[in-house]
Parts: sequence; structure tokens; C-alpha cells
Amino acid sequence: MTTVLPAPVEATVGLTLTDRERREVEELAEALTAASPRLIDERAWMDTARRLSNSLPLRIREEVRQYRHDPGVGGLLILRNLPIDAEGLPDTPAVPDSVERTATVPASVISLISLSLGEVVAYRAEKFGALVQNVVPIPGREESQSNAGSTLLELHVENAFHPHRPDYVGLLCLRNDHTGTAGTFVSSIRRALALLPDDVREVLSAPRFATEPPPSFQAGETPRHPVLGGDPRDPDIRVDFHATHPLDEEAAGALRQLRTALLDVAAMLVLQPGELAFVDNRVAVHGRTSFRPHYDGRDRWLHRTFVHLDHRRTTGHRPGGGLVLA
Ligand SMILES: O=C(O)CCC(=O)C(=O)O
Ligand SMILES: [Fe+2]
Repeated sequence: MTTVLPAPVEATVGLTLTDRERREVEELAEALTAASPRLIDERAWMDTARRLSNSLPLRIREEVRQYRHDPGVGGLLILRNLPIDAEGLPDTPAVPDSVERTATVPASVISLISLSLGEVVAYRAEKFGALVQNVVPIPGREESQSNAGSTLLELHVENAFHPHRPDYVGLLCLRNDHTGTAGTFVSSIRRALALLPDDVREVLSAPRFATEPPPSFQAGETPRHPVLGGDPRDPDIRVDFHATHPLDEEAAGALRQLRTALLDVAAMLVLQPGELAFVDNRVAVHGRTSFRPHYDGRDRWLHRTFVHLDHRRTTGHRPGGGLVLA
């Protein structure tokens, strides 16, 4: 990636809760946290979460509904001043594949808001299919191109290889890194498209690319796919600059130009405790700056959810009618 860091996301993007709204979300999240069986991945708990999500403050529901209608030019929604008690949190987990199993207020907050956007889903092969996952640096994984790393993470569509990749990724910050500067890059094809000449767009729209799944998915072949799909004037994007490979020279050149264009229009989102970002995984890509973990219990800590808009599309892929894709 370039050495020049992208400009920060404008503070005006999204919604900052009033202290009264923050308190309302906190009360709702506390009620959900206490709801039986207090286990996030149990159907009864998510059923309660879905029902309670209808009682979120009106301005949140309006903002989320508008974002679902149109994710905007950046594909990004940010909610600020959510009830995260940064002082009262336990230590940042530092074990591989860390997930949240037992209900907590932060896990309830991200579940409630994700469920107002759509359906919370997970993948059996990733983090045991847990619905609320931890994005934390893991000792020994510093160089890994995954959420466990702390090196620069390349721009990517989440699970770009997967036919049922998320429509949205939710990232809720519980703690930032020690310097308060670790940032999530976000960029969108809606901003980058104008920088791409017609012939490059054409190459990107052809099935001249393949995306490797991570080893845990043990998928068979990697089918060829286009990087740009849908309406040529407002396309969807499917690329992971670590895992997507061009299948010929021209495709390689087009992919390089796409990466440059996305970096040119990227913004940097330095999530602080109590901030929740949704990235529209159809039009936007994300990545992360490098940062230095200390492994002292105070490292950067995000909760993550995946959201689908249409549960019906994955019916045959969710054994037992649950929320986890096989
Ligand atoms: O750490 C971040 O800000 C984003 C990491 C990431 O790409 C993810 O968790 O999907
Ligand atoms: Fe990601």
C-alpha cells in the first residue's frame, strides 16, 4: 500500500447519539444481556435480540433504514457514542479465533443494531460459526493477512471468495490500540469508478480473476469470476488484493489500476470506543493500518458481525434453519 495515509472519514458521516439515546441503547442492551439463555449463538437469544431491535431509538432505525436503501457514495455507516464502558471492560482477548459466546452489553449492542439492518449470519468454517466475533491482535500472527494480524491488512471485500459473502460487515470498537491511531481503511467502487478508463472496466467485468479461500474453508476449486458485476454504471465489487489473482496479463494490469484507484479515494476510519461502522460489502472494500500490539490486556478490540439482507437466498446452506452457513 502507499506510504501516504488516506484522509480521515469526515466526522459528518453517520449519526452521533445524544446521551439520552445512548442511555436508551444501554437499557435495551442490558435487557438483552440478561435474556435467557444468555448465549449469543442460541436461537432463543437471537430471537429476543431481533424483537428488541425494534425498540432501538427512532433516529438509529431511520439512519439504518436509509443506509439499507442507499449506502451512499462511500458505502459506510458510522454510529457514535454507543454505550461502551471502556474502563469497565475485561482484558482484550489474545487467543486465536476469539469469539463472544456469553451475552455482554457490547455484544448485545452490535447484535441489536446489526439485526435492525438485516440478518446476522456466520460461517461454520470461520471462528466456529460464532455470530459475534472478536477482532484482536494475536501473538505470533503479527504478519498474518487476517483480522488476527497487526501488519498492514490489504484492502478486501469480506470473504470475497464466498458465493454468500456478507452484504455488510459491522465493526464495533471496544478499545483502540495504545496510540489511538490504528485505522480501518475504507474505499468504494462508487468513488473509484470514475478513475478507471472504459477498457479497464471492461477487463474487470470479465471472469478473468480467481479468489483463494482461507485454508479453514477447504473449498474445492476456485471458480473464475469478474471483479465488477451488476450495473456497469454502479457496479458491485468483488476483490481481495491479497487473495484475488488475475488469470492473464491484461487482467493483472487492470487489477493494479483498480487498487491504485481505490487507494486514491480511500478514507481512514480511526474507530474509537463506542463507535460502530458498517461497511457495505457490495460496493466498499476495507483494510487496516499496521499497529503495534502490546499483549497486555489493553490491545485494540473490535466486535464484528456479518449481515445478510435476504435470509431466503441461503436457506439450503444453513443446516437446521440456523444462522450459520455450512
Ligand atoms: O481491524 C480492522 O479494522 C478490520 C479488520 C478486518 O478486515 C475484519 O475484521 O474484517
Ligand atoms: Fe475484513
